[in-house]
Amino acid sequence: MTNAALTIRDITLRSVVVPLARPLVTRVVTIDNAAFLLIDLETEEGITGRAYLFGYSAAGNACFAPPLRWLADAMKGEAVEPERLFVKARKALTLMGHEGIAMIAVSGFDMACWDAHAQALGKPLVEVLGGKARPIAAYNSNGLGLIGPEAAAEEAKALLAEGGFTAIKVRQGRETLDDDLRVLAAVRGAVGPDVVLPVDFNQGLDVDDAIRRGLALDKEDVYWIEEPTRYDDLNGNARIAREVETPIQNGENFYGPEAAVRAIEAGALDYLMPDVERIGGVSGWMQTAKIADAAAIPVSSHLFPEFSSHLLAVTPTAHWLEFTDWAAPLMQHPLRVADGHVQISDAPGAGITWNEKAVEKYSIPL
Ligand code: SMN
Ligand code: MG
Repeated sequence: MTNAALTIRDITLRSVVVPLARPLVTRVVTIDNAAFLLIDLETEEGITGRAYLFGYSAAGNACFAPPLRWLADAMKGEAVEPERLFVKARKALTLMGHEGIAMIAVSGFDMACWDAHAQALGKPLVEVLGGKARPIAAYNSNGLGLIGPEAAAEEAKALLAEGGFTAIKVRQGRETLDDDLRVLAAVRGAVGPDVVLPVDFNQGLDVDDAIRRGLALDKEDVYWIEEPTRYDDLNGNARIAREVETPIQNGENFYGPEAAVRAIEAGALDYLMPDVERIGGVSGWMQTAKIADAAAIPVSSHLFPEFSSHLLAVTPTAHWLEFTDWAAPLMQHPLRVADGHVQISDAPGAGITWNEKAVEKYSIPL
C-alpha cells in the first residue's frame, strides 16, 4: 500500500435520478426511478475514487450526504489505506449507530477508497483483492415485478434474450398464493424447464404465510426464496428455513459482517446475498465472504454489479451476481454481459468513470 500512497483531500457528492426502462413493483415499494448519490473522493495526488450509493429516492440520496461529508472531513489528510479507514470510519460514526444510514455512508466511503487505492496501483480492483478477472454468472433482475401472468411471461423471455441469461428473478407476494402461482406457471411455461428461477418476497409475508407459500413453492422448481419475511426476524426466518425445502436467501438488508454472523448462527438462511452499500463496502464484503466460506454458505450479490463483479470473483463460495443496468446510463463504460455472464472491468479501480453528459442530464439539487 505504501508505494501507492494517496492522501484524502475532499469529497464531491451529486444526486441523480435515472428513469428505469422497466419500473419495478415489489411487495413493499414501487421503483420507477433509480436515485443514486455519486461519490467522487478526491486525493491530493489527483486520483479520484468513485462509487455510488442507491438512495431509493431523491430524499434518500439527501440523507446519505451529511454522514459522507462528516467522514470526508474527519479523514482529510489521511493516507488512503482502505481497511484501516473502514475501522476508523465506523468509529467516527459510532454515536450515529452501526447500522442504517451511518453504515451506508461508511460503505460508500469505503468503496471510493478502494477504487482510488486500486487506481493508484494501476490494477483492477479484483487483482488488488488477490483475484483474477473471470466471467461472473449473473441473473437478469431488471424486471419481473408484481405484474400479471401474460406480461410476466413476455418480460421473462425478453430479459433472458437481453444478454443470453439463463436465470431471472420473479418478484412474489401478490394478494393470494394462487395469484403468485399463476404468474410463476406462466413464466415457467414461457422460458422452459432449464431456466433458473429464484423468487423474492421483499419481506412481505408473516412467518406462517411464508411457510404456507414456501411449502407450495417447494413443488414449483423455484431456485431460492428471497426475504420471505422481515430480514431481521432471525427466529422467524430460521423456522421458515427449517420447514421449507427450497433454500432461503437473505442478506440484502444486513448491515455489517456481524449481521451475517448472527443470521448464520441462527440458521436464518441457506444462501447469503450481501449488498455492498449496507454490508460495509469492499472491506465489509471481504470480511463477510470469509464468514460465509467458513460456514459453506453460497454468496450472491445485491445490486451494484460494477463493484459486486470484482467482489464475487474473490468470494470463495461465489454463487450468482444480481444484474441490473440501472446505473449503466451514468457510466462511460457500462458493464458488458454475454452468455449470462458479466465481464469484470479491466480498467484500474472498480471501472467507474462518469458519463458527465448523462450525469448532468439526470442531476437534481442535493
Ligand atoms: C430489490 C430491492 C431494492 C431495490 C430493488 C430491488 C430486490 C432485489 O429486493 O433483490 O432485487
Ligand atoms: Mg431482494
